[in-house]
Amino acid sequence: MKTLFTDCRVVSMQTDVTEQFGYQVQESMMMSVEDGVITGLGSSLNTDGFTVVSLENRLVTPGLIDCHTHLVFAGNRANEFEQRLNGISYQQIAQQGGGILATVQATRQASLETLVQLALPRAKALIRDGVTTVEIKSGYGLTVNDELKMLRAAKRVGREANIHVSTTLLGAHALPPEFAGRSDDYVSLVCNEMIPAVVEENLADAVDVFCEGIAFNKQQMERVFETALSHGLNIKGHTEQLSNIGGGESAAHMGALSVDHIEFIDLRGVEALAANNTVATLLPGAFYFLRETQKPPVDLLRKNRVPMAIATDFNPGTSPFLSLPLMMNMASTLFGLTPKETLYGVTRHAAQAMGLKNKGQLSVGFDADFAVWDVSSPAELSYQIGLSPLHARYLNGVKANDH
Ligand code: DI6
Ligand code: FE
Repeated sequence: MKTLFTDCRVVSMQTDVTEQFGYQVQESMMMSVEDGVITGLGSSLNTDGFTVVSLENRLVTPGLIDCHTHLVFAGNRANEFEQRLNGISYQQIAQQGGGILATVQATRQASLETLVQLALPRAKALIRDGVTTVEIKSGYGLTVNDELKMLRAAKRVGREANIHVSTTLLGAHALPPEFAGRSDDYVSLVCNEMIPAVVEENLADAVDVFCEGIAFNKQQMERVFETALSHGLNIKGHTEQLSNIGGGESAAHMGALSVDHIEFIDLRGVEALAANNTVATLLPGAFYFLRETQKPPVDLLRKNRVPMAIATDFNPGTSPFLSLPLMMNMASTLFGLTPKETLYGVTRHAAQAMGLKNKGQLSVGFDADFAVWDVSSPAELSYQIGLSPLHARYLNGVKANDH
């Protein structure tokens, strides 16, 4: 199939965030797409053999990419929201067996079908804001079968909701109650059984670990990552969300695509990210919802030219928010990122955080996943929240009539 899109106001994200060109609106552009891939971008292209579609002078950006979500789970944790506002901390709730483990209990009891039905409206909420690619993590099963169930559900969401899905095994998210006091044994289960089972069924693109005082330590994270790498999987980490135990630095040295949260990362950690081209994924929804005060070191990240991604971290405990533009807005208002940086954070840098080399910018050779907007400038995308300016989404050059 050959389609030529005309009358586009293109924001291509083609250049590094420190340059101007990629964020500049290029007026009156044409974009040709053949078999789902962008084959031309210019002010005048040959129309022979193409179906011509005018985008009527609307703004066109790469489809938005949410590079960190926990979209599949059962139950909700509104009760913990109340508890926290009555003075109990997230860590205390976790130590008392609530928190992640409350969602584990509900998710273990749910069938694959139920998990899909719960996740589909969540995916659709992201879609309404122009998301074309989403990463979905497991991590609320914590047995081989329940983690596989979550990942199968995530893949089905991609097929049924018309959105590209990458899956991440987060078996090392929390210590399940049946392994209390035996965290190394649980890590062995993740390494020796979960990862091979997931690889066998091709169910995950990456492996994630929650490296934190209330979760897994650095050595345990390293064991999981070594196993993942030996199976050819990408690695990424939840690190420095609540404290600094050196997870981000170590993950970067091991070649992590991204380290996520990183409110507590230090200079050594940031330098390790820079040296290894690891993306810093900022999750302002969790920062906001937990009413944290320690902000990620944005100036240090900028100074070291670390690419910053922004994601929803959608999950029932710390970020029950299904709006990527809201996260962009929060990244600006809470962390001081510019609208330009936040748009890079949900396109080019988010693609890098997922290891997707053909997504995140409008360039020849890239997948024709794009969003068409009723706005005049890209800053509007993260400015007004609650009334989506999305006109249409295209996945591989095909219009998705679903928002
Ligand atoms: N950090 C988070 O923000 C989520 N997981 C993690 O490791 C929270 C997950 C939850 O509370 O359910
Ligand atoms: Fe998370």
